[in-house]
Amino acid sequence: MDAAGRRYIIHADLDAFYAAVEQLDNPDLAGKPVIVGGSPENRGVVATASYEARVFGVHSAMPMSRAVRLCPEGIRVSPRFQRYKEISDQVMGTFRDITDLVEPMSMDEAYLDITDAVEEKNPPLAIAIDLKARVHDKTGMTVSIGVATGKSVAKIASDLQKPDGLVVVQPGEEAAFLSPLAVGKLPGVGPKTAERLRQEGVETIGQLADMPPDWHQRRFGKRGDWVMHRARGIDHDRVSTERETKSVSAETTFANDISDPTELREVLVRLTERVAKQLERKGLPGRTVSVKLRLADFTTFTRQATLLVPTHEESEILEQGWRLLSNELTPGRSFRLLGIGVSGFGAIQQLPLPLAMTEV
Ligand code: DCP
Ligand code: MG
Repeated sequence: MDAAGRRYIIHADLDAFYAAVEQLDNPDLAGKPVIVGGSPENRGVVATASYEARVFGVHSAMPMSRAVRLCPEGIRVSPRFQRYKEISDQVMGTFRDITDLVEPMSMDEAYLDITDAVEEKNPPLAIAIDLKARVHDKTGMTVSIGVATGKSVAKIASDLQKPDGLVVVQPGEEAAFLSPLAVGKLPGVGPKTAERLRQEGVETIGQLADMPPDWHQRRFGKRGDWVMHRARGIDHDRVSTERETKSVSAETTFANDISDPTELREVLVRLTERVAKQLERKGLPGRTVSVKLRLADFTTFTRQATLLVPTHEESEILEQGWRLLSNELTPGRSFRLLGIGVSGFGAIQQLPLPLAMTEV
């Protein structure tokens, strides 16, 4: 912390990451609408789109068929995850040249605690400008940066002037900065909550901050204080370099929907093998086994079972996973995605958390 007990946190997020890598590797794509994702014939979805394509309304998670209709000039490219990982590693390396306190949140996003690098002659703004230049020089990527005294304000700031953005929120200005922004900008307030708040007349973060103290508790229960503090720009969460593994999972989307139990079981066996290997490598037995399912109509849900004794045994995970999956098999019901995951690694028994599935 500085003399006034303040921290300076950067949130950095690359612009149109996958699309930017594609434009970097193929100069013909520079300045053009690029859409990264699966092919429309295979019911692919958009992973991301270059800012040139976003003008047409194309965005992440949209069916590719829709994206192609909105932006017929768009150039579709299949994702190349290994290449994105390579660039991501270079970018994270550049962050670590500035400070050891780097917390990667995803391939293209990280928090940096730059408190120790800040001096009178080297203010946060100068550090941020330098960081943007270093990332660009080393990788050709543009990164948007938010600087603030806490993580959540820094994250909101980094998104505000995308692409190639830089927003510094001065100490003491946090609440004023947040005040006019829509409640949905607050990390942790999802689209549904934001919509409900809007209906209750709470549209801006400032309005949320100004509600009477017991209102937050009534409205959000145990999360009340957390929400109130975030809305006022108060956030003491640390930048943590050790990311705790909360779940290990694997999932796959099928080229064609599957309803045959034998085929589904084969896929489950393959996914379970991957998960069990990872658990073993990490030395992490877990007590909650979850399966994730997506139906032909895109409905997505998870089913989970909690074991008495934590395990990383492949056969046991498979047994539980198959039990959960077979309960969902009914004639004519077909699936477009199947995933399996293990969580609940803590020594103390916790309520099972919903699994954030990642590809492994
Ligand atoms: N991604 C994905 N599917 C999603 C969202 C994202 O596959 N539904 C991938 C593609 C993105 C990358 O993750 O390039 C980073 O996600 P971001 O949300 O940071 O989006 P971008 O970096 O593409 O754009 P932005 O400039 O808005 O950060
Ligand atoms: Mg990004």
